[in-house]
Amino acid sequence: MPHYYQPEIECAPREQIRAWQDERLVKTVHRVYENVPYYRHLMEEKGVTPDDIRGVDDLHKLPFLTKDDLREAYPYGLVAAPMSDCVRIQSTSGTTGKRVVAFYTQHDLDLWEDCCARAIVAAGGTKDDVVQVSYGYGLFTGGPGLNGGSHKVGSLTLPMSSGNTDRQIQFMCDLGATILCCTPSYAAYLGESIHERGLRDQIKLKAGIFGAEAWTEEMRQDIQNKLGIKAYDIYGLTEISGPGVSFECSEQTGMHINEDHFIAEIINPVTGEVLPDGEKGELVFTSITKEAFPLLRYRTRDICVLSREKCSCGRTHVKMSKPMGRSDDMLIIKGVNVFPSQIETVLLNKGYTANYQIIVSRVNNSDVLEVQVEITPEMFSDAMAQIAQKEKELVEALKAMLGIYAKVQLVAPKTIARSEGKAVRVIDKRNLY
Ligand code: DLL
Repeated sequence: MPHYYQPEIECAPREQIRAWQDERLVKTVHRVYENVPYYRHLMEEKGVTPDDIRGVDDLHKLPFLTKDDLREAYPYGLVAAPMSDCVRIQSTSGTTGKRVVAFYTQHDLDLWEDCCARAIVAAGGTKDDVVQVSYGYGLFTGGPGLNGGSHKVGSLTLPMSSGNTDRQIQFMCDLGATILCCTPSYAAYLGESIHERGLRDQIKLKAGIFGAEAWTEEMRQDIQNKLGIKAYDIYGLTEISGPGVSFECSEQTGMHINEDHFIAEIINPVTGEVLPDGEKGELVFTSITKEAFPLLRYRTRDICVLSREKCSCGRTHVKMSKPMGRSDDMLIIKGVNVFPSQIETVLLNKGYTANYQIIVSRVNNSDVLEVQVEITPEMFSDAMAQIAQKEKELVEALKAMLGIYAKVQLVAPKTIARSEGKAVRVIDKRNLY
């Protein structure tokens, strides 16, 4: 049995998990109250002292923390360990504003890499595997996290980073990579490129560990078919450590959250009210084992559902659904809430690939939604009349899903830019903010 399948932790009885969480939460609250003036101030504003927090049942008494707090406290304001004990920083990409930075002690790096190792083992990884890490390295957590996890499992690690697709494919073939780690959009691009080069028979991949961006079940099927693998989801965010906060097991019905390190809550994003398991809302995390950068009740903006249904893999840790989008990804078009993932579901169900772009503009004070999607090379040979018919069918399918009209433009294969990291799907020209 590989070392990073830890049944005594991952399959522990619920009461045991709760006992760990109670004890570690209390310790973490004391730690931040004593070491971080920013937290002390937030807690005092809410009239809470560390003695009010005796366990998970008291979690709701603590204030929420948001990305704005992290920006306000940038760069050192939330660090709870002496700087001389910190050995690493990682950072978010800063696509939604100023970057935020997270700090790690050696102990924090070890725990983070353990979480990634658990994810690799859950995807079938062992020390005999060759793990190709094609997430970006550097400030982004994807590369360093999976790299460390792969080392811990004892797999042969190919630290490719993202980009240079020819070299990726060459190494994949020459070194017999068996597990691929990258964003789902890059996996789809690699699959397409391998297919075009006629190299499908020369790859030995059996599994992929894909995350860092939203992807639909339809996209999973597409990647699995293209690469002949089983595609596993992995979730995480820089603020809470990076990839490995949760990961999929062989059941592929949600991602087990590493509950010995993180407490998850679902809240109503408008009122902040805590919602019961099974209800859809914003995911909130409290990290309970970190030294340098523990966050209490951090609002992720990711919308999902928690489930404690028994899992056939034996793991008892709570599962989160695939994030259905971020509350800040949601587009409001003509007053209707639209998630890019809904559009992706329609496109892939209709036989298109995930090469699409959503363009929102405002004409005569009215929102205009346009979806540009590449036709597949097979469709390219169809007569123009059929293209017009296909566009019409897509308009109807999108209207059925979204409830509003979207203009559809089918474009030639290879005209939409491919992504090597996180894909940019939406171009919003409305200047709303
Ligand atoms: O994306 C960490 C990561 C790296 C996760 C590699 C998985 C694999 P950030 O750049 O801080 O960290 O972005 C975090 O990405 O709040 C989600 O909105 C989104 N995200 C991450 N994983 C998934 C996923 C990394 N599996 C933000 N499905 C999060 C959907 C995801 N969205």
